[in-house]
Amino acid sequence: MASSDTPQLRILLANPRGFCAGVDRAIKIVELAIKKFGAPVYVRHEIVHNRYVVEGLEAKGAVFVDELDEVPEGVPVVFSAHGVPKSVPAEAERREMIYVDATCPLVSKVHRQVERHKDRGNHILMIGHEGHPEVIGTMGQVNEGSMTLIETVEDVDNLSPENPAKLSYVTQTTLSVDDTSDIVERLEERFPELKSPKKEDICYATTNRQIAVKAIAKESDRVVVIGAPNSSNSRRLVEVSEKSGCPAVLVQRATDLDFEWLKGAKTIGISAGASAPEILVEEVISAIFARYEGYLEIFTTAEEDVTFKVPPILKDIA
Ligand code: 2E4
Ligand code: SF4
Repeated sequence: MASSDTPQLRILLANPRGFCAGVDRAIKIVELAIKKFGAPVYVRHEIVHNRYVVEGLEAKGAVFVDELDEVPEGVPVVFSAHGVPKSVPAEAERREMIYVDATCPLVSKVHRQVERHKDRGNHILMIGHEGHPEVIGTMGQVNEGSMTLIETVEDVDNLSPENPAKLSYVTQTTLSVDDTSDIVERLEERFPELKSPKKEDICYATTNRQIAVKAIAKESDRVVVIGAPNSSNSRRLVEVSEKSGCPAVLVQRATDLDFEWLKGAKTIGISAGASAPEILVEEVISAIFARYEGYLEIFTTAEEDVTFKVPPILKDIA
């Protein structure tokens, strides 16, 4: 047993962290679809980027696939929170499938902006990460060639648009706020006529989680972010913490914790990506307190009260 002069470890828990309104809604959509149509319900792509969530839904009767052609005839399918290219619902309609779209309403809003820019005859720049499903979905709202992906400030320098007066941009919702503002600044420098939105499309949850992790990083010796390696918003939280001067690591759950790496830390900051369930945060905290004596402090930088309705097709059982 530790004596009273044993140094106490402080855990600083970021708030807000974890599930956002779009993730809550997407998981609920799969659960309601199973309730309404009966198992199995197919889901195209991980509903959100988290193994624990996916396995929990599999146990309830969801089947996860990469593409629509893996869904058998007559079985309903849900599209993931990250959004899909226009070709996906079009193919579902052609096959007369029952489908439910769990795209986060804040991603759908970006899709509508793309449409609007296109209708004005603009070439659209997408600030985002290549290969990410949200980027594939958003760029898939228009014909190939109507959009150009921008990942870095250097990509802006290398642009040579046909008509710089007919240029606009949209962004992925889960980007680093600071890195994106550097890219936008360079875009506005190079193309003063750029039709900028009032703000980039980084969502409230991404912004709030980055502000919170920055705040705890400033007071911590190490930061642990709970989230999956393919979760863009979770990876950004690790980067934001590191850029604030605090070494950070991404873990999926407690078994990933490296106690050698945590050794010597007096304050450990903890946050979680928008797709990471709170139960995994609790698991990580318990694993740390099983080794060290200490106490928990919650560091609140914002309150959130955003909720989204489920699609009309599921309203009768919601
Ligand atoms: C849709 C949009 O986009 P990211 O990789 O961060 O997705 P993840 O599933 O980790 O988080 C939920 C989500 C879904 C975030 N934005
Ligand atoms: Fe929607 Fe933002 Fe959550 Fe993504 S992180 S699902 S855009 S609320």
